[in-house]
Amino acid sequence: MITLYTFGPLFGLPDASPFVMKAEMLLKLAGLQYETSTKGFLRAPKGKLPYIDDNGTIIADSTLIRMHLEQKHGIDFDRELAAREKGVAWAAEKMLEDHLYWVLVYWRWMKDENFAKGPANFFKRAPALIRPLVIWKVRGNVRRNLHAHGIGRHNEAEMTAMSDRAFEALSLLLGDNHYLMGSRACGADATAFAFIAGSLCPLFDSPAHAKARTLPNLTAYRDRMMSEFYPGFERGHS
Ligand SMILES: N[C@@H](CCC(=O)N[C@@H](CS)C(=O)NCC(=O)O)C(=O)O
Repeated sequence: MITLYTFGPLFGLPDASPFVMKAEMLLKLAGLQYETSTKGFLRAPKGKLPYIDDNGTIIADSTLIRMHLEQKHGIDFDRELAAREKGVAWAAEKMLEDHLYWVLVYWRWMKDENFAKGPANFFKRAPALIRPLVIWKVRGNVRRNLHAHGIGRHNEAEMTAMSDRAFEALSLLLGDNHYLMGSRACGADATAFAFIAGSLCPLFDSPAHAKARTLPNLTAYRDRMMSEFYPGFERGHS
């Protein structure tokens, strides 16, 4: 049995983290049996979620999880794609994970109103007396990570110009397709779904979230994927 370590459903999403949603989607696309546990964060080998325990083999990082599923379980997520499409799908996935992600982190963590509605919930279990200190420290770490990545060196207008372009690229790539690359799901659908669902989360407000809401094919895709892969999941619509 595979155990996927998660944060758990939050913000009206299957998980607070897009990378956890991606990993869960990969497991669903692979058709493998799995269970989830929210008890793994303190033992996360790389200090982040997701990771999986596949019968004693621990794999941390959603991309390494994908590679593990491909190698150990013989899953070819991109079997329906032509060679060029495989390249495009991989590049689109990494645009979301290594570029857009950081803009979304900025709006979720650095804007007080979004932080209060969202990430502040992670600290509820910290003792009330030291909670402000813990929050101050963790938000400071996030700010440093944004700076180290580079996105945190830009002003909000510059960041927004970049996230707008990423959403437009994603919307153009999706077009009228049912799935990201056509009529059959591929590996990048796991990432596309995770990031589109996270971006459309009605809880958060920012120019990036507002941009995502202007692209109807992204909303329709999120709705289709939710119905197909998370039937019955309760969430707030944007
Ligand atoms: N490259 C990793 C990224 C995972 C990641 O950034 N996870 C975040 C949540 S979105 C996390 O666990 N952060 C906790 C921390 O940094 O303390 C993957 O693809 O799995």
